[in-house]
Amino acid sequence: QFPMIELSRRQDGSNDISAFARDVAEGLRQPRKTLPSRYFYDGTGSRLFQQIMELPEYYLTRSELEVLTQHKYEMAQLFSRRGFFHLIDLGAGDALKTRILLQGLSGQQKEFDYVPVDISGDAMRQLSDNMRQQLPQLQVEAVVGEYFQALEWLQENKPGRKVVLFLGSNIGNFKPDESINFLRSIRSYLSPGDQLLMGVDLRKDPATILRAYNDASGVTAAFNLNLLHRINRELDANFKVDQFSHHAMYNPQEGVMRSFLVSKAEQEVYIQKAGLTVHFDSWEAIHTENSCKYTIPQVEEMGRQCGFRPETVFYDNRQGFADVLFSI
Ligand code: AVI
Repeated sequence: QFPMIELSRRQDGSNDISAFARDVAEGLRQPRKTLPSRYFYDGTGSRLFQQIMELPEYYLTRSELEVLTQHKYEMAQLFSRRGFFHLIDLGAGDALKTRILLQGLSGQQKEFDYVPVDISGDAMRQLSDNMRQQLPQLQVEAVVGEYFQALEWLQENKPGRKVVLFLGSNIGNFKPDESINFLRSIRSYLSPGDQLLMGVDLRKDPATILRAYNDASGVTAAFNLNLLHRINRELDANFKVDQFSHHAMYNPQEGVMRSFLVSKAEQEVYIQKAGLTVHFDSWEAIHTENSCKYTIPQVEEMGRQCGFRPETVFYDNRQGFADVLFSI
């Protein structure tokens, strides 16, 4: 068994009921109701997201796999220019994509160790087991915890050069000011010579983007609606989930895909653990997610604003997705 560091007892955030209750109450008290998308990922939500990644319409995962498959050796060269490094994978999950990079690095006998970070202890145990079988030579130390907790731990316990991976266009789920704060925080844990490889979904035909978030088989709808099931279960609420529908909308000027849950009727919902009764007018919506689609100049500028220097952009064949390498 590879060593595993447990910084957090929370699994998918689900044990911290008071924070969940507070965030739900705050979002549903707004004149324009919102719920934070980070609460999508309980056990069911994580399974549904796995299914989303396999949908024919959801091109993001396949596109990034293509980027990594085609450029893994070049990436390996750029990461290892200055010798040994820690490869830190933020939100590693099952590390399906990182595995390709790891094969590229191992194939070239590069000197590094692999530090996957995820809030899910189960995911990290599974990942460690898989890695031991598939890449037995690899040095792995999984960290269970939140990103910044993990970066702080690394700063204190693993000196040396760092290459941080933040793949999957996860940055796109932040609001613009949140993504800047997030990148600045990452920067504050890094030093000159360190690097960041960030995955971003790029602007493209709005119809393609819309299909990815409104798939024909309804998996994305189930993923969105699962948030209401989760609130019912964990906060003792009585949402009639079939009285809500999934609505996805892309704004090509802003480059923002927005997802909503729309109330099909006038109704009241009681959320016991949030101490809240919520009134919905018919067709009133809850905004549940933003997925930002970028231009490359926008991503490079975002990096610069946070103290990163854009180094190389790696594209898929259609130039619809990119992994952007930044240095410090
Ligand atoms: C995790 N994240 C990058 C996904 C996305 O594309 O924004 C979450 C997702 N939401 C609906 N489908 C997938």
